Amino acid sequence: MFPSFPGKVQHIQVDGGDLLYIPDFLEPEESISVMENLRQEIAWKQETISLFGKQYLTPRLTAWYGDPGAAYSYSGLKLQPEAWTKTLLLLKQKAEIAAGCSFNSVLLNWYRQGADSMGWHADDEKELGKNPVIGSISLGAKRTMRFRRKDNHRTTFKTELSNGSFLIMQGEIQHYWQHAIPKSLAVKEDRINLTFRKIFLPD
Ligand SMILES: O=C(O)CCC(=O)C(=O)O
Repeated sequence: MFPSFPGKVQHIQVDGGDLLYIPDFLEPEESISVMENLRQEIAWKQETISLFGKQYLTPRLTAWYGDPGAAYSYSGLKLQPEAWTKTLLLLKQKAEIAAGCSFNSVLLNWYRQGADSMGWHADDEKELGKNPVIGSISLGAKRTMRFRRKDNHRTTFKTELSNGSFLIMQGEIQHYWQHAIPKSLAVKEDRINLTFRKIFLPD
C-alpha cells in the first residue's frame, strides 16, 4: 500500500516488513506550533510499568487518546483513552489520508531530552489485529529508531526520525522485528512522537 502524499516518500523494505517514511509531512512552522499545543493540552503522565516482575517508571512521559472504549494494554498497564483534542483530530485526519486507512487511537510519547528513551518492543498486542498499520508522527529533536529481528538480534537496521516526519509501519513487521528509541545523550532538545493505531473494539 502506498500512501497518498504529494511529496517525497521513502520505501524501506526489509525481510518480513515494510516501512514508508515521509520526511516533510508537516511544515517546520506547523510542527513547532503543534508541538507547543501538545505540550500544553495533553494529560502527560509518567507511568509505572512492570518488566520481568519489576516495576519501573517509564523513561519518558506518555498519554493515550482515542475513541470511547479503545483501551490499550502493554507492559502491565491498561490505558483507557482520553477524549480527542482538536489538535489530535487534525493530525489524525492528515495521518489517515496519507496512510490510506482509519485510526481510532493514538499513543503519545514525550522524550524530554536525549536521556529519555523507549525500550525494545513490537506493537503486536492482540487488540491491534494481525498486521497493524501504525502511523507515527515525529516532532522536535531528531532521534534514531533502531530495529532488530526478533529471531536474531544481530540483524539490525536504523532510521532517523526528523521533525515533521511521518513513518508508516505496516505488513508483517511487528511479527518479525522489534524497534526501540535508544538514549542519545548528545540530544538536548525534546521530541514528541504520536503513533496512530486502530484498536479492534470488542463487540
Ligand atoms: O518514539 C517513537 O518514534 C517510537 C514510538 C513507539 O515505538 C511506539 O509508540 O510503540
